[in-house]
Amino acid sequence: MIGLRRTGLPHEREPGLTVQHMGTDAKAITSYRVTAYHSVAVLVPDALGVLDDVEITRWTTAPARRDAPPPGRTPRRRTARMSTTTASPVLRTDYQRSIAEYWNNEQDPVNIKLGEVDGIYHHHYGLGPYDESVLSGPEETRDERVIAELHRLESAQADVLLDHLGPIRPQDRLLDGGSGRGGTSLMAHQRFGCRVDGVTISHKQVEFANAQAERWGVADKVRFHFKNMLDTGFEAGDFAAVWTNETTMYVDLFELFGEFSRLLRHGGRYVCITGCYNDVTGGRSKAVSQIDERYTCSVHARSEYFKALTANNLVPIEVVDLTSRTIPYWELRERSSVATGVEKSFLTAYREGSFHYLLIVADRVR
Ligand code: GPP
Ligand code: MG
Repeated sequence: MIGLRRTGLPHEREPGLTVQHMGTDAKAITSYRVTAYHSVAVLVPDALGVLDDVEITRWTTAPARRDAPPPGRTPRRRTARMSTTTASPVLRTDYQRSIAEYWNNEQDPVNIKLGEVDGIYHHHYGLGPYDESVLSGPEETRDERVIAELHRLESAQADVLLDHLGPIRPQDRLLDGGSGRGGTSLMAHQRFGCRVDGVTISHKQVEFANAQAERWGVADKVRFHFKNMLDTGFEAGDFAAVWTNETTMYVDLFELFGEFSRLLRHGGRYVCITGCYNDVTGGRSKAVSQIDERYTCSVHARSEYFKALTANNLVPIEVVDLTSRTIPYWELRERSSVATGVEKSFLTAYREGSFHYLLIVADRVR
């Protein structure tokens, strides 16, 4: 997407276009450098390219880089080549591409209809007891009441996460690792008034969440980026706090916490809400495998979180087992019109004890 031309440039002839006198040679030929400036928002992988080694009098775009001509053919004059300008691509592996594809195509009513309740779209589950009265009352509005209640529990979950970020000042900067449709980031800005950056490998989610930030009139403070949370490219030490709200099951924890440790300032805080399997009862249960299968993710063992935090100078200050507080959400969701079928797996895994819903809080030390 190419936007408005930048203005106010030295040697500007018209908005975004500069003409600079480069000199006059011995044959009285005068040269000028003409430059056009454009603002570019890159929303999809490989959207931006540079033309490299171009013969500008005669060029065509070549579909792919070909360094040597096929055997028996003489080399032709060089044509323009496209090469990506991204130093490190956002989607590095086939697995990451498959996750991005999943989230680019996701349109489940359980997420869309709940988000429509108040314009805050979540991609996580709920916490706390539900109001049983939503199940009684007029039949024709039952669905509406249940959806609003599920949404209230999901927003309550985000509030619990934000409660653990510690004192955040308006001049601080926060990072949402795996920001989905942007709900938790928008709530964080509403609460703290500070800048929030969300990153996700789904370009559809980036577009959706940025549109929400515009709608809420906070696009100058809350921005969503097509970036990989394992390698954000943001400046080291720039963040007061980082969180992940049910996204760590998609990545290697050592790599992830290495990046978060780099981004956090000394004393900065990391808050994680996650589902993890129980080392005590053994490996991945059947119910946990069904959850993995449903979301193309790979739930980690509880122990893995603490090993990876310790290895990256992130020192736990609080661990809360939220399992009993999330079960009511799943019970209500199972009885709702927006149930997706995964409810049984969560309820089985939580009730049998093979899976926990945990909140982990850690501080960055040098
Ligand atoms: C998605 O939330 C959450 C995950 C993919 C992570 C899996 C979570 C665990 C705790 C293991 P969502 O709101 O998109 O899911 P759904 O569509 O089921 O509501
Ligand atoms: Mg959901």
